[in-house]
Amino acid sequence: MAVYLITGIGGFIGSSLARELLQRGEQVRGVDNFSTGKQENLASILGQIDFREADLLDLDAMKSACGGVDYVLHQAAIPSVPKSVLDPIGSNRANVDGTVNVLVAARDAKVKRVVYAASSSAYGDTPTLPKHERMTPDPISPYAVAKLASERYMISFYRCYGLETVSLRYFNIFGPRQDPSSPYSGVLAKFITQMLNGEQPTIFGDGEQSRDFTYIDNAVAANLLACEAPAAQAAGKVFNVATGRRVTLNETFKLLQGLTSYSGPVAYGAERGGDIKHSLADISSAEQHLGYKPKVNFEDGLRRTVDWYRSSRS
Ligand code: UD2
Repeated sequence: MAVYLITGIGGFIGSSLARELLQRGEQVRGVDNFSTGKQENLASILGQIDFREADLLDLDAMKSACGGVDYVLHQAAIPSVPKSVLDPIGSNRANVDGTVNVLVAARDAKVKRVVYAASSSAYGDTPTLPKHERMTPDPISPYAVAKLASERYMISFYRCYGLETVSLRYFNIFGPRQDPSSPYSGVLAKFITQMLNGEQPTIFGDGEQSRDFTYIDNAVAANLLACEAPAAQAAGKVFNVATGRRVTLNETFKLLQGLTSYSGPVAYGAERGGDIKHSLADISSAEQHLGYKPKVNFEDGLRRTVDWYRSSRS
């Protein structure tokens, strides 16, 4: 049995990781400051985890949280492109300064490995598709820059201190428990709850932008594989975590009409600043080095997510 520390355990990805680890009989510790995470995501597992309410910017709390830990799954962030455009200082604090604190604490506690929630936004609006890890990053939004900077810190701590780190570039992860309530929420969480409530969703732009939307179970599996992979294959490296398929927002809206019984039209609004047009991953490196294979495709993931939001309302 290993000890895992999950930062951002109250978030939708952090709490999903916690559930899977507990099912596997592992020991789970978690930190969250509930800036974007939710108490309700932890309610059913609170008795089984060592939870500490703390901010990543509190280095002493991070050092104490890392004591006796084997693996750190660093998920905590302010995960939003538009929010970072409005508040680049806040984004940098949470997404970069917070990461450096986690790394220093993990290094000093001699943690075996840190796995980091990096972002596909690092690629920027490159016309080449699919995006592979050898491409030169070209981040657009402050959020994307912060996520890339933290990724580079991961690599730096491996090179300078020998701390094993693995960065997983998530491509638009979605699924149950993703917060739909903020204007900065991920598009699928927003659209699904709006459409289940009979409210009209708004597409920013012409709806022809595309994403490699990735169901949460795939991201959870990638994290656990990243902990287990031999250091020679994984340490100091960056991997795309995605499905290798992209869908447009217009196509997604049509699929959701079938799944939610919302029959009205969608509204179109202005394009969002800092956005990129198309996102599609080459996942061959994760397949080769981590043994990753997407387990749940987009349509099945969408169905499961709609079912979860529907049943959690009643
Ligand atoms: C970025 C990253 C993603 C993750 C995420 C964290 C890319 C390609 N992806 O997601 O990997 O790090 O940030 O937040 O950079 N939209 C609407 N209507 C709405 C809300 C959104 O049309 O009500 C559009 C939005 O303008 C964008 C698309 O939906 O074109 C996806 O937006 P998002 O906020 O769900 O995720 P994105 O791509 O910024």
